[in-house]
Amino acid sequence: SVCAEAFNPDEDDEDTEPRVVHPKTDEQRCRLQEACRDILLFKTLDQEQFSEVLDAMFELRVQPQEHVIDQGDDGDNFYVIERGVYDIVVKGTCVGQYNNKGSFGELALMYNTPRAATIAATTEGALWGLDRATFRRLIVKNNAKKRRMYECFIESVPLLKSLEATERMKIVDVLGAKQFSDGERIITQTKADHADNAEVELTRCSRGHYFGELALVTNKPRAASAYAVGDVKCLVIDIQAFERLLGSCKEIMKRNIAHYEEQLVALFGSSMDLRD
Ligand code: 1OR
Repeated sequence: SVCAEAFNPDEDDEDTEPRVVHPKTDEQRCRLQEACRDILLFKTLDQEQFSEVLDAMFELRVQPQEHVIDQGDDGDNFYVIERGVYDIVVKGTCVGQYNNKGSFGELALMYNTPRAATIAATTEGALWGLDRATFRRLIVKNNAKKRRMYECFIESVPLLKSLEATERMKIVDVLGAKQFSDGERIITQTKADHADNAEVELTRCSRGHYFGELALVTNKPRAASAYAVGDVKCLVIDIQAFERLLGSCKEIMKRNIAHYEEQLVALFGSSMDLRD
């Protein structure tokens, strides 16, 4: 089913809504800030908006087997994980897991749809919740801006050409922007097959290219590292959203594995075992 945006966030009168503030100790604020550091949906907020989000968040402890979200329910909160392992269950089948990091519960709040999955704690855990009203006022409103900002760029990415316009917009809604400076490592190779420590440049990616997909497509450790050459801005998508939204692009990505293997043979005389 298609999920239409129910209201235009730009027309929302933000002065009429009271600001939600849950007071926190310094220690809580510290833990919260750490948990939110890599949350992609927060990456496009300005400092003031981000601090408003942090003010509104509240701490939540969960026990093993506890359901944080039940599929089919209305959406009340968005959740950021501080710790704990959580199963993602769709129609009774576990389709994925959050392991001590990440966030969930954004879809029902963004698109006014029933909860798309059940989220069940498998361990004791700690979460930070953000109420629906604050989420819509700050994150959803920001997404309207994000759509305008990245629409043209996303349309120009060859990999995403085969998607419907609405599918591309959903990618824009959940991506985050990350900046890196010259020489900074963006992703890290987790296994060195070519044992001597010298790193060899395999290729250079530029505007509209993508990287980091191989480990997600094959479920294997990262096969290469990526470094920034000059100032770099990347748009980033997390693995659950990747699975949800880019499933249909996986075949295109898999075809490119053959191309990676050819490059490795040309450089080292042999290829790593890149496939599943
Ligand atoms: P929500 O508000 O719908 C459930 O509440 C949350 O589970 C959802 O937001 C997402 O944040 C999260 N399909 C749907 N929701 C998912 C999925 C998912 N993964 C995480 N959530 N899929 C699994 C991809 C690994 C697709 C399953 C077919």
